[in-house]
Amino acid sequence: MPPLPDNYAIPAGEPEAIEAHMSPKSVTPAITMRTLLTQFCEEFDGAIRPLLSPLTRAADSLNHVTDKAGVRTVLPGMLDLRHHLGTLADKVAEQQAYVLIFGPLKSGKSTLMNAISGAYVSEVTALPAYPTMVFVRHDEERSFTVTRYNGETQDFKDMDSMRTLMEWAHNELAERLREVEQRGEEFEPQTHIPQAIRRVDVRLPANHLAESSAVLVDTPGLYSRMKFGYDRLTREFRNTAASAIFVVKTDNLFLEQVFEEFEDLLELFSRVFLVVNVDSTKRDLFPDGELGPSLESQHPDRIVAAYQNLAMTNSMRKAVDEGRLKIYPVDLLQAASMRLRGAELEDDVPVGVAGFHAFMGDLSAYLNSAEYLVAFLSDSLRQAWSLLEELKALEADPAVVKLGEQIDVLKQRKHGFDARERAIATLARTTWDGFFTKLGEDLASIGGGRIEKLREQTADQIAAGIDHWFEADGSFASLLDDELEPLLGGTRDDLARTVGGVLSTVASTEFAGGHPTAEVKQALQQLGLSLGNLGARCMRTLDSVEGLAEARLKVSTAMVPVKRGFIDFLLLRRHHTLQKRLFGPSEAPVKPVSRHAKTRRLGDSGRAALQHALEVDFSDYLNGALDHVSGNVLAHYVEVLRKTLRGELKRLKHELAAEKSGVEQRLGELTKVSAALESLSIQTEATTASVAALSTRYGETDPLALDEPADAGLAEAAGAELEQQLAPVEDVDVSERLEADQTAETERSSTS
Ligand SMILES: Nc1nc2c(ncn2[C@@H]2O[C@H](COP(=O)(O)OP(=O)(O)OP(=O)(O)O)[C@@H](O)[C@H]2O)c(=O)[nH]1
Ligand SMILES: [Mg+2]
Repeated sequence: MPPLPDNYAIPAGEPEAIEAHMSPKSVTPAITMRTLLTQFCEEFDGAIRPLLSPLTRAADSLNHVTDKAGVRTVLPGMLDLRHHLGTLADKVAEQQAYVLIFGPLKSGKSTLMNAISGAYVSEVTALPAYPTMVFVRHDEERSFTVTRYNGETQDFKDMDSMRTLMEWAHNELAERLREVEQRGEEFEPQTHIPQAIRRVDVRLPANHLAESSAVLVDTPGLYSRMKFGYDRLTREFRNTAASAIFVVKTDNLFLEQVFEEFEDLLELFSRVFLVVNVDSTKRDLFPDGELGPSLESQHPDRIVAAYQNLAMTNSMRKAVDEGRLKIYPVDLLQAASMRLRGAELEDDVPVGVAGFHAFMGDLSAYLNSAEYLVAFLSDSLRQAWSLLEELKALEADPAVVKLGEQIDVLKQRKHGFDARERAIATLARTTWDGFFTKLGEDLASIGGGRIEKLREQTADQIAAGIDHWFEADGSFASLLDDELEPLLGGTRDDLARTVGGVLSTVASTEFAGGHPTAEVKQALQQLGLSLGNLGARCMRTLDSVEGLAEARLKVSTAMVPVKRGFIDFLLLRRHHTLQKRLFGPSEAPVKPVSRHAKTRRLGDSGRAALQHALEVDFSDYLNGALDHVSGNVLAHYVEVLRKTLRGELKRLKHELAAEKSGVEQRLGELTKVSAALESLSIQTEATTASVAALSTRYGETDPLALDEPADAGLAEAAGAELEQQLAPVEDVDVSERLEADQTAETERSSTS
């Protein structure tokens, strides 16, 4: 500070009435105050600024959380706090004095800003009506920064792109507002349109702002459609040392509804300046029919006096009596024109311009006063305190508390996935060797039992076949091919089906007939895999009859004894010759043998030998088939089972990987948020301690007591504190000076 030039010159020859507006506080122990202020601002910045990065990181991490419910619900609050703490830190660091300008539409707010800043700012403040505040301050170069509710910022160099953006944003906002209203919801920019613009910062060369750190804030008029954010917009200035200027045209001075907003200002700001915008060019009709200068142009103070006497509300009158509200008739167009031209002050300064000088003098004096300084200190601390309280409340939000539980649940799920992955690996490397040995033995023994039964059954069938053969003239080959081999095939299939049936039943039992190790059993259980289901599935595709060896009898003619006839005896025919003569060659015994020959040459002994040889052959064949069924079929079964299991494990692995990566991603997000919130919370504690120390040094020990309006006691306390801390910087006794100021002020208000 000072926000406005210390030496704001009062024009020579100024009417006394105007001088009466000047506050005696323009004389202050400036150097000491400045030192105190500088020191405070540095320390304050050191306390608050370290909070901004953790806060930004916490908001960033929250922004990356995918689901909108849960901890993400604190994001809007986080962004809001980030914004307010950032603004507060900047305000104190740059020792900015905010001068907020309110008033109805087209009342001359921008014109007043031109006049105060000595630069043409109308152009930038006359942005399309959008419910945002426009902060105007000095800089060598022109630039615009747009800040959105979601915390994003955007910089512009030229006015045109800025204007285009604002127009676009305005339409977008209006549209969204309509949608939300149609749904019957209350509009909340943070949630309904987080990309809405909450603040515009304008930097431009402005002579009179250059010498100070004043920031002019143009506020949006309160017009019905976009009134929603007004509370939020003005929130950061509530109960602050910022001063408010209300601009109203004389024509509207007596309109009650214009002042509805004004009552709020009196509650929000410690000092309010009411600028009545006078139009000095107005003319009135005189009795002689001539047109002449109007009362407004000649004696604007009379209009103000009439207003004070007739129309002012009680609360406004009280504020005037307390010296918190002053009224200035100003011809803003003239004043602005003069300031922009840098015109020399003349003796006969027009009355409307004189009002402007009075207003500037008082504004400057107020912003340079000890009262303002103490208010600035205590406001900054109080604001910091209340933002920290809000931050702590947010850190203790149930959604944040629940975050820890959510992380634990996710960790458990992840452990579960790890265990299942290990189970999959266990099963994947299992060879299954030996798991089915017992099943093989069981099948063989069951099959063996069945063979016994089949042997008994087939003995009769073989005898019947032989009888049948004896009664016809068929060859030996036809006995095998036509009579016995179909019988053999049927018996073989019967055996295979018996074994297959047993396997089917066993396959759908818990472990599909196998005897796995405890480790494999546990792995199966962990994956919820039932070998029985897989076994049953395998059996549906497995045909136990398929691939069995073709049913062939090995009985040969050599095994059948042929009786010798007399001639045979004479010719010394050998046995195999007899067999050959009767049946044909042993490798193709296709020679038809008559019924007669069969009875005569084979007889009962031949029949019995044939029966025996065939029974042995049947039995041998079935034993071989049993080996095949219980060995090969089982091997086939195990192979299919393995393959099915492999497929199942592959599917599970994919499923698991997808689920696991989802959980890991979520866990990653939440862990990041948790870490960010943790470091934020640590920093919040540290900042709270620093702010508490600052409150002890510069304000009241109890921060809550800072809610009291800045009074002499507080000023004295600040002065005494300062003396202790800074002595011997100056030989001025600050507390005395501050007290002297206070006494002068009291005397002054009692005399007036
Ligand atoms: N005749 C006359 N015109 C004025 C006076 N003060 C301001 N104007 C004009 O009135 C118009 C509106 O003035 P602004 O300063 O832009 O008013 P504002 O309150 O900023 O308007 P919004 O921001 O749109 O609400 C401009 O064209 C000004 O030049 C005045 O005292 N007399
Ligand atoms: Mg304007």
